[in-house]
Amino acid sequence: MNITSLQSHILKGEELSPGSTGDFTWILSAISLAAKAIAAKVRMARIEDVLGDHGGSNVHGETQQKLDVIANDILMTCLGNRPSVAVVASEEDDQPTILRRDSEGGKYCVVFDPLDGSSNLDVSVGVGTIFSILRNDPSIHGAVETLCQTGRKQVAAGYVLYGSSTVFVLTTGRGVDMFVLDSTIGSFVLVKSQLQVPTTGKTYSVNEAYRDTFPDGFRRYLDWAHQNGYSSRYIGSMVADVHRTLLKGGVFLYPPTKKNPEGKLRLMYEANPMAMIMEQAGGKALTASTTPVSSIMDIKPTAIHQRTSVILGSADEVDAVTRHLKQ
Ligand code: FDP
Repeated sequence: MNITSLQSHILKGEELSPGSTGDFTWILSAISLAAKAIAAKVRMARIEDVLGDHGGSNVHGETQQKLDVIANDILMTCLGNRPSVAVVASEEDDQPTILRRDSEGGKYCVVFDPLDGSSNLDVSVGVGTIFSILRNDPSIHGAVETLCQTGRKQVAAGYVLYGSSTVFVLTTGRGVDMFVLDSTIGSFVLVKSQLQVPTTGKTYSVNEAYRDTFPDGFRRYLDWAHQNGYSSRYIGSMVADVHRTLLKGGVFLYPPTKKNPEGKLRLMYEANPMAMIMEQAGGKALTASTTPVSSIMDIKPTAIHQRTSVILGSADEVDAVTRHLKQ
């Protein structure tokens, strides 16, 4: 039996990059370590009584779950120990954290959502960690300015789904690979290399309760989907919904709504990493927050916690949505 661990897979990738110093590998190994620790916490949450509200709210005014805070601390600790990380930013923190100044090195920045979909935790629905790795440009001053790069500049992106199994999906810009945590050996094991999202899939994933507040084009698309034999699947946990879309095809949508006119999802640590994964898997990832619609990864961020609308998944299904937006 040929077992490839995440660690050995990354090391192999490093061999393909001449001059590589291993710094990047260390960062991915920190994220993988954090993911194992978070997975263990998520599994034990009810027993250890760490479900429920933390008592505070994050920068978005959302109630923080105890596990949001625990997952954030785990990632901060694991990444903080890596000398190649200059700046980190998290959904849970108002401001980015500068770990190392110019003279102290630090080639990379990491932005992440430590526990996405955490409102689903109490009912044991899949939740996840989403991350994006960017290069640090020491000539740019200020953590926010350093981080506000377009998604096209991401060096790597990925997510970890804490579901019925713990799945790590990663792209370093050379396709998408999927690993599953084998808890008997404590390693993420490669289960699928060069993952491709199916070109079509008659499933749409959206919170249809907000339909009346979607722009007209999205309502037209939903009418069309209803008339054309589509099925609906919506977990309400982005990582789980995107993972299903990646494996089975279809489209995941979070349109502008009356409550969130820019869309709800965060550009830098939710939309951009998922967009990179989708594009690397042969799919598409667009935003309707621009006119006309454009690629999520072409948006130039102006703030760390900026939101965007999202249309991503199978290429033909994303096209079907945008056709209706144009009418
Ligand atoms: P949550 O609020 O539970 O953390 O961005 C956060 C997110 O979940 C996504 O994971 C999910 O796709 C979305 O919000 C769900 O939003 P709605 O409840 O508005 O559908």
